[in-house]
Amino acid sequence: MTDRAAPASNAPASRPEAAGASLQHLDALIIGAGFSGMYQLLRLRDHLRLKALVVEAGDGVGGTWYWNRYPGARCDSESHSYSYYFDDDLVREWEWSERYPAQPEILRYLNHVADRYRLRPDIRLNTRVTAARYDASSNRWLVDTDAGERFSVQFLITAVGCLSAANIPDIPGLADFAGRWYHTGEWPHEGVDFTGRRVGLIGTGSTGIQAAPVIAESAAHLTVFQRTANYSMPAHNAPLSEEFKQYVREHVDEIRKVMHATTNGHPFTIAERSALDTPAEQRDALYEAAWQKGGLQFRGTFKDLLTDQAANDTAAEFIKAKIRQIVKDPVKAAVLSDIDHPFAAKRPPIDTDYFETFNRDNVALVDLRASPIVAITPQGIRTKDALHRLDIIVFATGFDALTGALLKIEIEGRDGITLRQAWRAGPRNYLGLQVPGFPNLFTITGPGSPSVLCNLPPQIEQHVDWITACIRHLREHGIARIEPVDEAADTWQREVDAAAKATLLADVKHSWYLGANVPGKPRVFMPYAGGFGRYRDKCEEVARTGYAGFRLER
Ligand code: NA7
Repeated sequence: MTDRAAPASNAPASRPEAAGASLQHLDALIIGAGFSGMYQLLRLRDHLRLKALVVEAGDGVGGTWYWNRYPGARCDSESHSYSYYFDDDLVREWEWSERYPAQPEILRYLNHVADRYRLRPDIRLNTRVTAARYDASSNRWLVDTDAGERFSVQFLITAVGCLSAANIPDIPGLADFAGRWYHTGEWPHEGVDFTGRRVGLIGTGSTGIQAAPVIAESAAHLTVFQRTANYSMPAHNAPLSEEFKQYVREHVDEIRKVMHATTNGHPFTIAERSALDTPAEQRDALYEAAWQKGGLQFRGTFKDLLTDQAANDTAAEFIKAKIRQIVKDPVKAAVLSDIDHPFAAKRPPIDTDYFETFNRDNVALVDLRASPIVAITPQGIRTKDALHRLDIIVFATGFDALTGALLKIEIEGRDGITLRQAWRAGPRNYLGLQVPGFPNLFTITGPGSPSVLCNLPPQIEQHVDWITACIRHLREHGIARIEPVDEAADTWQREVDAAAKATLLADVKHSWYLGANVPGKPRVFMPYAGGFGRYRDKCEEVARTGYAGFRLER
């Protein structure tokens, strides 16, 4: 299938002058031009022939990959799976160069998609949606932008990403810091020159673990500030061989099927064997083989790693022993391997020489559990025990995940209730797709969907296809609005909760899956942990049964 035959642009012809702009009528407005927004535009415009527009804050397409330009930024999903699969021709014609794609290559890919499907005329860049209000009398969403434009649309679709609202900790004194500071998710396009500088890196999640080795190579000195020690497996990134590229071209359908059926949407399956039923020697040999292979497949070595603490302990001990083996300084090794949560119960990073970096003379490690940050001073970071003099501070402190980007927009639904009010106790919705009280609003990879627990492109495609089919159904049946009923949302919330509790993920109290990284955020396990395959089946069944759990009104 190909979508090359795109119609001419259907966007409003020109951008009206800011204040007092007239209302522009569209069928659908999509917020964000990353993987989700671009594919949603393609589906609505070219398949349903709707008048649709993407509004994007950045001055280019790419979403996450437009903003996250920090040193070492790379995807943890393998490149051949971190791609759209809606068009076999697209999969076959795009050639990834490495096993894990680096940020510039992903951005090139997304720009290629924008051009190939002629999406650009219907993407409004440099424009941020600030507010959206549902008007019941007209059954339209009234959407405001920071450019002073106002749109009236029947369908509002958020494609804002799960990890896009930067979490910058409120540390006293930051404003007085005499050097420069950056958050990895809002990295300057011109880059940052670390040459000869003393750099402090706060955060040891996937981002900090990717950035540290690269920063250490050019900085005069790097201090890594670690609050929670983390597991990481070697990525063993490498150029892709011609054989592998050929294999992908010849197995598009097969790869797609595996991704759709597995728990995490990756192109590999989880072994059927149990860690506890496997003799210790054999188990370690399997872990060693997985370690040598590298990447997230390590998680798939045994079926019970995320459901059984004793099984998980075997993987955790294996990785901790590896850390102690790699890191030569026993004090650093002890701090890095003092991990207090089960393996992969927080987002598991993969790395290129992260632990090896601590063997460099110019790299120090600060254990924030032992000596927390007290303040930032003009000279650097003051912990309980010392002042660390710095020229640059890098915050690799993650995101207000899943809800942050949505709640930044003033979204007001039926009866004047805002999304912030509706979600005061945590995100509540049906299937992660729609919120009671917010008719015709769809949230791509919203909380309550597999989202961050899944390789995102297949999850995004599934959401977009579902939303597109739903809108087609509404149009074909003369239905004006769709909204989940409260009972369906409550039942789904219980399912999301139960799915998390069936794993070890829900037990980690400092996890951003629970909102614990943002002070004051409700502690609710947000992504659906029941597996991508099961989730797809559930969504399909709901659509097949005439959208059970949703209220459809003419
Ligand atoms: P993460 O996974 O949220 O990691 C953030 C790191 O920053 C983590 O080590 C946090 O420690 C640490 N952090 C956060 N706030 C603070 C403060 N106030 N003081 C010290 N340390 C802090 O974000 P990433 O960007 O690494 O990764 C997010 C995902 O985005 C990732 O999975 C990729 O797919 C892309 P904590 O563990 O909370 O104690």
